[in-house]
Amino acid sequence: MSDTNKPGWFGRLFGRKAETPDEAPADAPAGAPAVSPDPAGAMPTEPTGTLSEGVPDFAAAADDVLPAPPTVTEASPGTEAAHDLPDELAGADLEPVEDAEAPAPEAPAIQPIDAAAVLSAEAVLAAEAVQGGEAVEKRGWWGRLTGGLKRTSSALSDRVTGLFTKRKLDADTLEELEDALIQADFGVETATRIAEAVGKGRYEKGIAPDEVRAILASEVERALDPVALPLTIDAGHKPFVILMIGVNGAGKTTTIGKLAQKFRAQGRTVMLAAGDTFRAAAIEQLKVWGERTGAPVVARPQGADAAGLAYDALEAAREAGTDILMIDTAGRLQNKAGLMAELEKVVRVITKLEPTAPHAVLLVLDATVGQNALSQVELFRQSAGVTGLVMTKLDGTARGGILVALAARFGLPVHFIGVGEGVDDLEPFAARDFARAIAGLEKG
Ligand SMILES: Nc1nc2c(ncn2[C@@H]2O[C@H](COP(=O)(O)OP(=O)(O)OP(=O)(O)O)[C@@H](O)[C@H]2O)c(=O)[nH]1
Ligand SMILES: [Mg+2]
Repeated sequence: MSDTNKPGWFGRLFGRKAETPDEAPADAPAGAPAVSPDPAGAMPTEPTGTLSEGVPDFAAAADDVLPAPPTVTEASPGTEAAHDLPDELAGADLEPVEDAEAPAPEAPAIQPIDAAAVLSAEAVLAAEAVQGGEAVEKRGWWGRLTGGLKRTSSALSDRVTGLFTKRKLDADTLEELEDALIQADFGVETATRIAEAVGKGRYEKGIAPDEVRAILASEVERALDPVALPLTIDAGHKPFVILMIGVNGAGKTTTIGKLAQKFRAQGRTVMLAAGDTFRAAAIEQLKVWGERTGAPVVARPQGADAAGLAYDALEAAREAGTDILMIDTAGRLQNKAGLMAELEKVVRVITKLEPTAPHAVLLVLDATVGQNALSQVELFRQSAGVTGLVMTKLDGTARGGILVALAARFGLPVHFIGVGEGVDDLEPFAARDFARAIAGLEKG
């Protein structure tokens, strides 16, 4: 993965580094500009390549009730009580409010757009696309995808090779294949279907491992094809509002940054709303992405009302004629019921200003949580509505089959997948590429 982490020209110029929100400088004093005047100093540190840093401590979550931060003022009817929530949602773990004496909400500070910086960022992006052309060719998305899915594909490939080399196909072999697929989180239903497809008409005959891989790839592609849908930005909505939701550590803020970069490279204007007002570091993390991508950030001090901030950001984006507004949200609050209530409130409040908004609600799922991702979809669907999924950290797990299980259960569009911490490690989800990569086949 070292290649993947190597910063490109753009990265080197801006000192591309990993997102280390917890090490970001403390909240800016009230009235200070939203963005540190020292961008270099505010930049996060070099990627370590380790996953553990950003992975939430799911086991450590507790439902103790801490004093509610000023952001949550009401519990929505029908929201489950904190203690009734399933353990698998423990990603929304509970941390004390960092600054109990949070300053009173103020008018949002909008980072002024520095036209020169925006232009230079665009120029740099374009230059990188040209200059890095060769390197990108060498290790383009396919390289990053196969590299990122290595853990899943190796685990599967080893089993397939072990099972099908010089062996006749019988019920035991197929059962073992099914087990391997279940271990990769494909889900029982899909695992059975794939094993059946491999066995069909081939009992007591030999089958080469490559043939098994080909069947696996085509079955996975068939399962994922209906959900591999691009995120369509309807230019009729100005701004097109994207609400980013998910448990803490899933990759919401990072995904916003990666998407902002993509949208900016397409020539669209982007505004970001630092709706995770629970942690000061989260606000700083988004500001860093804003600086990197030339996207103004609407932020308020820690503890401010997230729904009010989202409302103001929408107004500001409208006034500025911005194409896309992306709203970050908290992944953890004092408890999970509070988190759901806050999301409901954000949606309710922005709908007052723009009845069609949010135009996309993207649930960010961390692939390393495995089957818990299924429960997360259930819960977030109820509170905020989910129009599509982004699956991150596929590079950190041997259980990449979870996407297939999600597709079978919910049929929700999967717009993007992430296979690393780098800004380029997020791509639109393509069923065929994913299926072939996971099966250990060449790009076809
Ligand atoms: N390896 C890998 N790491 C990722 C990926 N996406 C995000 N991360 C890392 O995951 C960690 C958490 O990401 P964040 O974007 O801060 O997650 P979040 O959902 O905003 O978390 P909260 O703000 O705590 O709710 C960071 O260290 C990211 O760099 C990915 O696709 N692969
Ligand atoms: Mg975040």
